[in-house]
Amino acid sequence: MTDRPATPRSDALFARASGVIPGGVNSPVRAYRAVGRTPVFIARARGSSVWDEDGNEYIDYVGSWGPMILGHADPEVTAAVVRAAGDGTSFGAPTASEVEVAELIGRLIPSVEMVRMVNSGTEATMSALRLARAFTRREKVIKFEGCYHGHSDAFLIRAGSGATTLSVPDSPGVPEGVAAGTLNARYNDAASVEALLAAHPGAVAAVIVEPAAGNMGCVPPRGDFLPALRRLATEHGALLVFDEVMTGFRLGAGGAQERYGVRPDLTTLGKIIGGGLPVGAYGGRKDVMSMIAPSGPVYQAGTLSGNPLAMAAGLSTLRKIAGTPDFYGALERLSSRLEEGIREAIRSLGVPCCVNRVGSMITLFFTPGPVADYAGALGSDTKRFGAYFRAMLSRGVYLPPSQFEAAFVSAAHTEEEIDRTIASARAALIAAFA
Ligand code: KE4
Repeated sequence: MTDRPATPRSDALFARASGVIPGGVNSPVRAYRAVGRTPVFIARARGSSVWDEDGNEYIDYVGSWGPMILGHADPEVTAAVVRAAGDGTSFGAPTASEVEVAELIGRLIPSVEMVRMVNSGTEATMSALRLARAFTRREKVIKFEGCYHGHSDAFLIRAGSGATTLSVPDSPGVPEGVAAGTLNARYNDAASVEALLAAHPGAVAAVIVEPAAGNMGCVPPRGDFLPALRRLATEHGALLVFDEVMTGFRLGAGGAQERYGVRPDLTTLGKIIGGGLPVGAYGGRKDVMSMIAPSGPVYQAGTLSGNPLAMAAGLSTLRKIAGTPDFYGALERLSSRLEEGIREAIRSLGVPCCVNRVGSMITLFFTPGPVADYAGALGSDTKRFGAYFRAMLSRGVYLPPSQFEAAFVSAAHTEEEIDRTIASARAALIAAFA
């Protein structure tokens, strides 16, 4: 078995793309820079499958980096988008669907008393930080090494996801003054937060966290971590911001905050709430959100915010999730089956790997582990991960092209596909350690 499928059309497209798009891609992690080959170009997708431009079919565990929890081209979501498009693609005016989305999000995530739609997770976290600074009249923000909150300046300090994948966790172009306002704590280490709060008394506007991390690979919160952040933020007059762009509606209908029983002051959302179309959102306490223009002085705006097609896709997705009996139970059983199968392969082969999983977010780390923070994740053998990735791709399994990402199981995956993935993972581990 060669370690690459025949992808001449993708290769030719990548050569063309590289002449007109930086790195040949519109988002860095898609360039496969960390996995030792050029990217396959996806032509179409349906359910749990994607097909590349050369007709190769793959079981998809990227899921567009999280949005496709129902699977690709869900008939109801597609019909809703087509219907909306027939009535116009954008008005730049308020629409009924935006009200329905806002009310539905508030019903499913009670801490979100008010919500503002934007067009990406980056916009959501950037806006939430501006709001937190205005509400508290403070400037500093505490984030966590290895967490990723999009590419706005304040968050590109020891950021995870593609920033770590490409070894630019501290991007050039971020002004010194901005970087100085961002303090980095250690994930799963509340004492590191307490120390920063004590060192900057009365200066911290917000503590922002991925309540279950996905951007250093999947790293679950330890039991006492999130409750400690809640206590510390309250004690020090900072706002607690849960960045649920990835975990929102992924880990449950109420997101990570329902799963872990911790109520943040603000929540950012994205991915699933757009059903694959460009959507982000930030929301939370009414007294805080009321500061957002035009009800308050904190300015934030967007030509396509609440776009009718995106709202139709998001509404259809959320309604289908909420209306499907045992939706998350079924997803949990599939994801657990995958985790157990890969753990068994690691055990029987005796390879130095470990697996982290939260719900349908899962990462196989090429380190004995355990991986509970950024330092643990960085200890992974990324070269062997690259060999594993290529071997999985050649066996028809499409994984996130980075050790520092989470893979996603969707409701469209079947037990047969999970079992095929496990068998491929066993063979790919042998290839990676050959
Ligand atoms: P976007 O601006 O990419 O819509 O969202 C930024 C963001 C914010 N917060 C969290 C927790 C996120 O995971 C993300 C984006 N996630 C990455 C994947 N790990 C997007 C993929 C990419 O950058 O191409």
